[in-house]
Amino acid sequence: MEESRIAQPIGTTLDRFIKSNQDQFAFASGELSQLLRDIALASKVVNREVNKAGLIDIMGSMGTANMGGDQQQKLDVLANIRFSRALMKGGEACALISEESESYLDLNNHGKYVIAIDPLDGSSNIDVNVSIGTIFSIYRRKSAPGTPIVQEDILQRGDEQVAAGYILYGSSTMLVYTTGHGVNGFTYEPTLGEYFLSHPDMKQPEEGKIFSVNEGAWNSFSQPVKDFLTHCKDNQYTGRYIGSLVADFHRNLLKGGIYMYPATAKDPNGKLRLMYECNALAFVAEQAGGKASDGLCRILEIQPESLHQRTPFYVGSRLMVMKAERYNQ
Ligand code: AHM
Ligand code: MG
Repeated sequence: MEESRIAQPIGTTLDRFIKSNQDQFAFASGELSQLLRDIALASKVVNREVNKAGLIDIMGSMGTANMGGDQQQKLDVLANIRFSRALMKGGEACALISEESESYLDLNNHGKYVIAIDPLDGSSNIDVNVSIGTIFSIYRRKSAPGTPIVQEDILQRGDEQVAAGYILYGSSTMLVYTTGHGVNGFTYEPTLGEYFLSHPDMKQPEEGKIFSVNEGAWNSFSQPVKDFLTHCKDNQYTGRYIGSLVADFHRNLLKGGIYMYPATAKDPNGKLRLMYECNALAFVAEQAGGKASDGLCRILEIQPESLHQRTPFYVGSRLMVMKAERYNQ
């Protein structure tokens, strides 16, 4: 049965959009909506800090603390603090898995949701004024609220996500998310401090002409990966690689293309992390009509065995990812 999707006009604020679509959630208690709002709020604070990143050294050399009185810190650490504080306040989340923490963080034991987050991905781009992103996944906990958190709450498969998305700090800042009913993109208007719906019901072209991969690792790619890339070149596809997963993913979502971080001789499981990098983008891709794979299997069906588990990652236009899989077989 087609769900009661409520079409919203371009320009609708994120808050209003979340509210109008709340009844789509399987457990429409308002808590998931609140979590999305908390993430959006933290992203605005991070956005402000990302925008003045170039000033941090100058301010630091002037001995100036930031507005909260905190010592200036690395942006990815700061982003982690911003998101965990925002998620802690509301009480909806019981645990937080983060790229920045070895183990998961206990939040409110009565919370019903588990969050996995990469607070600021694309670390090599932070210092050089190139787009970076935040990636988040939201799961419903399996154990009863109020009881101790168990492994099954934390190590959930990607197909159990109830919501996921990303924030792209680029030439504009955008928040893109899904709750399993399509994908919607919102652009931030900094002077108003609001996200506005700018990309309703996003669809990824099923075929594309862009391939995004770090070709510097060519010598350590497997022969099938080299063959697939040679196929892309023989067909005059366009190579585009920022080295910022969210930015590369977002471009390919809009224009059609494949992002890949395959296994290499050095990293037989690739580089990217299943729980807070790949799963969220795989969910968004599938909801937009795209596809996400580890080269052979669907990303969302991988049972994680540890928090920081890596996986090879192929994501983007459906037919391109299928072709890469065929080369890998
Ligand atoms: P990070 O979590 O340390 O930032 O690493 C993840 C990033 C992705 O954003 C990007 O796609 C990839 O690493 C780039 O890696 P490489 O420099 O090996 O191409
Ligand atoms: Mg990362």
